[in-house]
Amino acid sequence: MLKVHIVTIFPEMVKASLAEGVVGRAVGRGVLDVTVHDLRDYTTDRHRVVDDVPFGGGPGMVMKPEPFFAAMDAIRERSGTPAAVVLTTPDGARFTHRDAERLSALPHVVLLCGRYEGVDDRVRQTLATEELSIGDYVLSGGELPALVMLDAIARLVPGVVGDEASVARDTFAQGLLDFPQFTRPASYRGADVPPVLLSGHHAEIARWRRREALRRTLERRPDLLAAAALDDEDRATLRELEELRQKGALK
Ligand code: JD8
Repeated sequence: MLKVHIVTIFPEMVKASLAEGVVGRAVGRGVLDVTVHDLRDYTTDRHRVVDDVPFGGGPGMVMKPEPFFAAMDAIRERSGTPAAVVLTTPDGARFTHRDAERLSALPHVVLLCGRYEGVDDRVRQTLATEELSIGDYVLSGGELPALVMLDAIARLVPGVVGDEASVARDTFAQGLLDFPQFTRPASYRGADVPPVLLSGHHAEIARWRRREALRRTLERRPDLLAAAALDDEDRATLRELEELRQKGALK
């Protein structure tokens, strides 16, 4: 079973998100083991201080190394040496579905969350085995990135999501965007559900969905097509869609 340790100064924020949703239920059912560590529990001073002024001066505060080192010692004592120690940081490599797949296959992962101006670089140098970022925007700390990564990783652990087939079909697993989804009513405020979906013809529905996935990917994320798993029929569909677009019959 995958064991994840999350180290943070905001344990309640992380635990709150584990109280709901697919990942929270998986933890509740014992399919996934998540331990949240309050970094302040690893301080040794009366005021449980986790930050200090930056050497060299400048604005803001930097997270002290000692509590992170003490937390990692405790994690190693309790659960053994982790297979990966991820430092969430805006300087990290972009976290992708590939990273989620790789990390989900490990037995034991630690996610380190910083705040303020970031962590003392010796945490990165000595404790982290990798540095990952969820995207090019500025956040206030590493908790949301850690929760994003945990969600993406946990979904790939067998038994976390009920329907294994749906996980395998997911966009970035497959390399294509999803086809559009509809539910009842069949007609709503003048917008109708595509009739093929009401037809009961399963083979036709599957063809229509594949074509819509290809159309959307071509329109919105053509960069994904290079790495997508496509068969000859897909390639024929793409040629046809390109032709339609040229004629102006498609966006
Ligand atoms: C960790 C501190 C805030 C970072 C000053 C205010 C990831 N994609 C991402 N965006 N932001 C983060 C992230 C931000 C963090 C920390 C992750 C720890 N901050 C600091 C340096 C500059 N800001 C992230 N993953």
